[in-house]
Amino acid sequence: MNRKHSSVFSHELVTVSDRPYNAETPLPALLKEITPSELVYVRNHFEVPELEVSEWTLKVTGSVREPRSISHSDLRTLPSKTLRMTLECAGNGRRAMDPVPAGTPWGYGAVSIVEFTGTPVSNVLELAGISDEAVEAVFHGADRGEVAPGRMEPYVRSLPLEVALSPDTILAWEMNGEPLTTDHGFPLRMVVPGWYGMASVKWLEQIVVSKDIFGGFFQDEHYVYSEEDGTPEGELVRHIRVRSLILDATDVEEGKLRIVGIAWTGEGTVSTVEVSWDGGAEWHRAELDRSSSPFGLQRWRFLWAAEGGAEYEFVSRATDSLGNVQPITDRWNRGGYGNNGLHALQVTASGLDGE
Ligand SMILES: Nc1nc2c(c(=O)[nH]1)N[C@H]1C(S)=C(S)[C@@H](COP(=O)(O)O)O[C@H]1N2
Ligand SMILES: [Mo]
Repeated sequence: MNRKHSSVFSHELVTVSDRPYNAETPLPALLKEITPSELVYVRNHFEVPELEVSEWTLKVTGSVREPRSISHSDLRTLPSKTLRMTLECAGNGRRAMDPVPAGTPWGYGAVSIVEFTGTPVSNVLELAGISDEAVEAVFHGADRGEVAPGRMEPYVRSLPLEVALSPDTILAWEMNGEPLTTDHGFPLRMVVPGWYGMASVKWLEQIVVSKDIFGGFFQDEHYVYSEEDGTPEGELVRHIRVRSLILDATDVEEGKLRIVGIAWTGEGTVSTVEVSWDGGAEWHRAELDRSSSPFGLQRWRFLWAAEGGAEYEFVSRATDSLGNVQPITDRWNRGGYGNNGLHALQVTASGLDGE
């Protein structure tokens, strides 16, 4: 008999806040190779701007030889590529921290597996001609709002020029093979694979090439590690930290369960995933599916000869090729960023309860 004990598959995003709209991917949706577009998590700081593509252009200005204003149709004539990647919010797992830091209280679903199609940022920067003194590119979204009483801020972030010019940093107009939806940044968004989602500026309107290091609300006031053990104070939030999730447990034969999950990391690849059901005293290697792709996902499984009936807290721990490993206990920091602590599921030989 092949009974399935996955948590009930929800076909809806899990709303975390209504205004602005923020919603998580239901974890079982991550069992699919690519997260269905309508289940890709949404992270908005402000009300979503509704842009008319006929009135929209991408402006490229600042420290360039020839400022440009590029229409959507002209952009789409540039060489394009499709990248499959793990998009994760830096606040994913914030709710597990103790005490829960201020900010959107994400569970574990502020992550999705998506395919973005677009043109490398380098193509439009080359059209404008980057000056020799340039050090950064600053990306301006069309949305803005009040971040403190009386203080309005637009969503603006920068990248060091070498990251902006990486062939995998793209300006995307499609997600999962379909035109971007408004929630995900229509008509154009940045995609910075390997970096937490805040770098992937949505509703992009302008790129300003700069001779200076940019500072701003979403650059060095927000999205910095503060008061975190072992991290320099004020370090900018950048690459995704190695992480794993447990997605499903299925009885495959009498007394045996197949546990499956995913793991990912922002730099390098996932090298091992281990599981434990005795509070981390003993770790057992999970089997990795195929080889992992850059910025991509490593699926894993573990065939578990479980003691019938008993209930266990099952956890997984991933290590990446740079030697980073998930911490056993959640590492707290003031902004609640980059929590890559362990995800746990209550599993019994006769079933599985969602956490
Ligand atoms: N303009 C703009 N871009 C933005 C944001 C935003 O609020 N405004 N949120 C960022 C954050 S924090 C994340 S995690 C990702 C989320 O992208 P998604 O909503 O398509 O999942 O978008 C990023 N880009
Ligand atoms: Mo985010």
